[in-house]
Amino acid sequence: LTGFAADLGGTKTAAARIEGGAVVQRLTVPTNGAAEPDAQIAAIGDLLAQLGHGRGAPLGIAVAGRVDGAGGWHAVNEGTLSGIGDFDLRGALLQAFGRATCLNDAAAAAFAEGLYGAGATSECFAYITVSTGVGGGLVIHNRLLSSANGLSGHVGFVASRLARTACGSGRQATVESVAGGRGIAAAARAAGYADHDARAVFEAAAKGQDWAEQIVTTSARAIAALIGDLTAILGLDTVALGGSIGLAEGYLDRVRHALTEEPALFRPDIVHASLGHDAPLFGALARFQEWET
Ligand code: ADP
Ligand code: BMX
Repeated sequence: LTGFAADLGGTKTAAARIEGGAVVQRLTVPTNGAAEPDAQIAAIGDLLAQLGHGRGAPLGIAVAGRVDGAGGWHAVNEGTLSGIGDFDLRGALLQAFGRATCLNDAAAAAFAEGLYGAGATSECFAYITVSTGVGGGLVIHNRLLSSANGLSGHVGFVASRLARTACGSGRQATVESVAGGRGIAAAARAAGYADHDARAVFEAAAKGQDWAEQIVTTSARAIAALIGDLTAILGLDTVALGGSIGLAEGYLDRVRHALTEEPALFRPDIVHASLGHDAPLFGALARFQEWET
């Protein structure tokens, strides 16, 4: 695997140069969630230029939001990426970079983990990112599940009995609204800690603050219930957790602990994404390679 990749999330935008299956250079900048699509592409272009990307070089782009079969880009949670609208991402990337493949960030990560990582020996595999939002990708019998509208795998928009608030997707009480980074920050605000983002809530929990521990545990319990539900539908044998919250110290243990409330049949193996934060980058480039060669 050799070429370039970018990963635009709700909080950070990363780009990397990959050679022989290894990240040799990686750059990260904050994402401007309100920016219009042309500005988002320009931000990616800046990073790629710094990495030495030349027009036409192999390039995979992973983005938060749904990417439909025609390469159109749309936010599902419009509170996270509010400036996207409905945008011809594939066309704009071809114009900007000569050649590129684009797909959803969590789908890209699932694809990479299924090929090279935690899902490599799995028959029914899910990748779940707990990050700004909660996203996912499903690899069933070695195929990444896709749909013409680009919504398949958006597991964060499933309802949660632990959620109480409206979700930026327009649905009520979703897993994302209680378990994702924005949901965690909203819960902190409601508890009187308006200056705490999700990272600060985790730090407070690590210091033994009860209010914060409760918010983190509720997030983990919502993810555990989601895993039980997905396992009932898909017969999952393995689930990999990614994203800064999914990979945060102690989070996986909390999810595993919460899952002990479920009968054994609904408890697949739960592991960290073995490609860590690089999973969407590897997956986007691997998808390019699969489609273009
Ligand atoms: P993105 O959503 O852009 O892919 P991340 O995976 O980094 O980015 O997720 C961003 C969310 O993770 C934010 O809500 C942020 O507060 C939270 N976060 C970042 N670092 C940590 C950490 N070490 N522990 C817990 N939460 C974190
Ligand atoms: C949301 C949704 C997904 C995305 C997931 C993880 C938007 C803007 N995002 O569920 O498309 O895959 O978050 O994204 O609709 P991240 O920003 O948390 O990494």
